[in-house]
Amino acid sequence: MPKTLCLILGDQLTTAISSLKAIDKTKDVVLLAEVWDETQYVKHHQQKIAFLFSAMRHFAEQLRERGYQVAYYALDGGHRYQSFSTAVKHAVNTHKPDNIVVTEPGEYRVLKAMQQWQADLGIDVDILEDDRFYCSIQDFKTWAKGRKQLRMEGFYREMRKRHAVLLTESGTPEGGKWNYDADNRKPPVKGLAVPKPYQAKLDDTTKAVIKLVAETFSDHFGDLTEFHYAVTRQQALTALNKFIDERLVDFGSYQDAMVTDEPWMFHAHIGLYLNCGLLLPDECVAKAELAYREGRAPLNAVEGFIRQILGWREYIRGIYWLKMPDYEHENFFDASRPLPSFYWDADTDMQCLKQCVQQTQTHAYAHHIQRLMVLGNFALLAGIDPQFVNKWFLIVYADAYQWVELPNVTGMALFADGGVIASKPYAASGAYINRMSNYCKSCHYQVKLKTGSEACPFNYLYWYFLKTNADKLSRNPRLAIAYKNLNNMDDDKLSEIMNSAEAFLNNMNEA
Ligand code: DLZ
Ligand code: SF4
Repeated sequence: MPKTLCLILGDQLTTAISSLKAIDKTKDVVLLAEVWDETQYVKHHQQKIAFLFSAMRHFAEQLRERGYQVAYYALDGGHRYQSFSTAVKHAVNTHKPDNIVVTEPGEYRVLKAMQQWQADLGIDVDILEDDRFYCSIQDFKTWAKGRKQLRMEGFYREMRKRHAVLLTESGTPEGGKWNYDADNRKPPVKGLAVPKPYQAKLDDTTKAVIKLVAETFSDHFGDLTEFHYAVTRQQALTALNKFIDERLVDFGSYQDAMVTDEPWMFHAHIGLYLNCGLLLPDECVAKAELAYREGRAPLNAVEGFIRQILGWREYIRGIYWLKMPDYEHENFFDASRPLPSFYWDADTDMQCLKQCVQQTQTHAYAHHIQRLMVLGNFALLAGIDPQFVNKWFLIVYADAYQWVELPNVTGMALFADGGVIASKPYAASGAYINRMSNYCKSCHYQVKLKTGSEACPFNYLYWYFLKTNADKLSRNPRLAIAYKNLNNMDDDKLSEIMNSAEAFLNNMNEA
């Protein structure tokens, strides 16, 4: 009988992956490999590497317990494999398989490498569909075909109907509305009691990996000291259940709120588990829907949570595979400034940015509004080159792979695709951050001041951004009011704004 080699990537850690389902454990070999290039194509946060290596090692062990024959190439296992291609080549020479089976990877660059293997190795390579997603790449392309606009909302409604999620018996949306976003924007109130997040105990495997990462990747961004993420499926399920029981109830209302020294809020913190395979999208959606049906969580929370998974996450993946490889080079505003150094060291007097970067260093995590409306918004307003911004986001978040990071940053945060994803840039002044957080209360800058050295930089950068990009944005109907206000501004005020912005941008690393 022919023998198969099955490569499992670091973000395919589930027995539900199509490649594992296609093999016969009595005779085939499963390969997992910690490879140098994957740790270096961007220099990932130390916790991201520790998380994935530990999760990979635990997954390999579980496969062995289930009777699979597993080859595991550890980075500290005596030989350092450069890339997936070199690891696969070695495994082919060692195990002499007749063919290779893999599930399609999450990143375009890895797919391109895989597509070379058949010719390079001289054996058949089957690249199977990744059917962990609700919507296949082909189905998304079919949905997108012929549409003038590819907005998430239309896609999401179709997914709700196609997969019968949160529908009444007659097929209408639960509660009468498809989207409860308007009920998901409560500002934080004083004394909000946020439940303690899930924290896994570190076992010997995780401790060994942390040591390896500390020794090998000490020049990478981020700390290792607060590593408490789940590294097995069982632990990830516990984290998910804890979220459903303790946080989901308030997740909806406070989804966009930001609080000083409170990184976790009511969010689920499961993105990293979903994106590496420890959790599956449909089980998260099913658990949230059940909580609603049993009266344990309100509709605005459950719909908001489900929209992120069934709507946004699937839509973003679809856009990535529809638009790659050109999408990597989008730069609608020709933004060219380098990333300020405070994105790396948090050394800034802007409290919102300081808080978001600090917690990113400590936890390899920030929630969506911190990413979009603080870190992304600043990069948009300050005209940072999208290449640098994308690289930063890919490095620093434990849940980041290019398929999910690139459309969120290029399309959503930076509007660098000129409006494929968003109908207008998500540009906002300090007033938005002040409304949705308590950061401004302890900031060196004054959120109420519009210009001058004490003023909140987001305030003048907002108008500077609109003014300098008027040729590209002023005809956008969703910005009509903003441009009307800009056009009605008297010349003195406008020149004060422009001067404040230029002074700031010329000295950004000192802000
Ligand atoms: C992110 C990452 C890192 C840091 N290291 C590995 C690794 O050593 N081996 C592996 O299989 N996967 C790793 N990953 C995840 C891959 O980068 C990811 O599977 C590809 O980008 C495809 O999405
Ligand atoms: Fe951020 Fe401006 Fe508020 Fe300071 S005042 S925290 S810079 S929004």
